[in-house]
Amino acid sequence: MLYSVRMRAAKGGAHEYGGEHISGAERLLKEAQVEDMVKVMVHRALTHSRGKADFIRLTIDRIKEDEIQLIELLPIKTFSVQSLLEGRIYASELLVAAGVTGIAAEKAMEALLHLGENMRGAMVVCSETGERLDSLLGRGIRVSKMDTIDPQAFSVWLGKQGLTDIHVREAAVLAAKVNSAPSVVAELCWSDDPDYVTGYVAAKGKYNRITQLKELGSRRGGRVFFVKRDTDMEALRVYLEEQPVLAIERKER
Ligand code: WAQ
Ligand code: MG
Repeated sequence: MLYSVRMRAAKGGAHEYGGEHISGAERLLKEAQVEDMVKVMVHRALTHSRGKADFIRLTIDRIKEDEIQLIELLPIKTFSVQSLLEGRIYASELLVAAGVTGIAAEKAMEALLHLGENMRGAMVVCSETGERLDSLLGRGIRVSKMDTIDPQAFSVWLGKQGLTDIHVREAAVLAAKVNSAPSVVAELCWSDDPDYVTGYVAAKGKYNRITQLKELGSRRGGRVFFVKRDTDMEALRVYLEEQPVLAIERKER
């Protein structure tokens, strides 16, 4: 039996009453791990680099085993860049190589850079026109109910690649879920944590880390999911927010 454990934290009140997003987390855990993880999540919200949360919402739901879908983790590559500009240009190239139009890539990056308030979820954008397709404003789509099938083996797999930071761990699972949605063409992300400048483009079954996608010290971060033109938005939202998935290591082909 697994439990979905979710946390979202904000400062200046709850998200829905204008509070600023501080941190979030989502795991699927065995019962024996739930209490310890709740403690870890609350600690994170109270000691975060974005500030101390004054609103923390924890949600715990039991998941039926037969509802869980298995997905594959994406192989990880890291590209070192010398500057923010080089990083953003490279991100655009990866997006275009994945089938996003140049215009759509540019529009989405502009939208991310000009967010008034940080979002707690992702914006969904048409991969052809760059038009925003979700109507969720500052909330966006919040991907949830995901984890790896074997968290310990996952840590070992990441560790062997020199990847030990929690940001990678969480982003790799999220990107695997987003990438498994048939309507998604590519994902672009950089963190809203002021001390974390590495971002990624996930597309064509790969997780491409780019060592600088924003300025050090910036609290502005976000995610864009580029989707096919005729995407059923409600089906996509239900899959990303509600369908429980466990990610497995990809078999060598
Ligand atoms: N669903 C949708 N969007 C989300 C979610 C989620 N579960 N969690 C975060 N976001 C959005 C939201 O707009 C945040 O402001 C933004 O993404 C950044 O979130 O390989 O740490 O958790 O070294 O700060 C990527 C690189 C790190 C990791 C990403 O994102 C690596 C990161 P953060
Ligand atoms: Mg963050």
